[in-house]
Amino acid sequence: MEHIFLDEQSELRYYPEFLNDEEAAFFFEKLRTGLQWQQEKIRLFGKEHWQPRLLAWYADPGVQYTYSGITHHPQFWSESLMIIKTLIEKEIGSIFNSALANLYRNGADSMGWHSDDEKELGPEPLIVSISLGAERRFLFRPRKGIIAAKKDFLLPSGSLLLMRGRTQEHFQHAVPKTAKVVGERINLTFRNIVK
Ligand SMILES: O=C(O)CCC(=O)C(=O)O
Ligand SMILES: [Mn+2]
Repeated sequence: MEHIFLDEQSELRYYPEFLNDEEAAFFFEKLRTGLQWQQEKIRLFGKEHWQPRLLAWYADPGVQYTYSGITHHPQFWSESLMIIKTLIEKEIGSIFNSALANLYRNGADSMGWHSDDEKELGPEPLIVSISLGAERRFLFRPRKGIIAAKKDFLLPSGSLLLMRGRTQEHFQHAVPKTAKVVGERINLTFRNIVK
């Protein structure tokens, strides 16, 4: 495990092989075929666009999440998600009540610059990200007024990246499009919704 500080208050932990290749391939297949993948529309400058990826929300009963102006009513945990959640909770020593799953179908799918700073996540949220399938770049850049360096990761299948402290307040992150031929990638972000 590698400890990385983006700045004094913004902490990452990186486990390149949280799951081994066999486990990662097993869970990739289970989640690829078993989750309820949907493509959602987002409104940007008054125009509707399809999001460039598929997503699925899972959570404990009663947990709601409003994101891009849409209130999501998540599904109850699938068996594979529950197993992964338990593995993470044991390693990290914190509990999570929801997970957002993203499926990047190819190099044209992406996630734009954003911070996971919705008020539902509370101050200084702890977010754990698991990557399965194709390796993609994952970038951090400081938000306006923050003086710090950018950071560029390659997230291979089975890796875990934890974000905590002021990471969301001080930095944005993104998964850029790539012109390389890449296969499907699933990313899970485990979160705790506090209200
Ligand atoms: O796919 C990733 O690695 C990042 C996903 C992400 O930033 C999010 O779900 O908020
Ligand atoms: Mn995010």
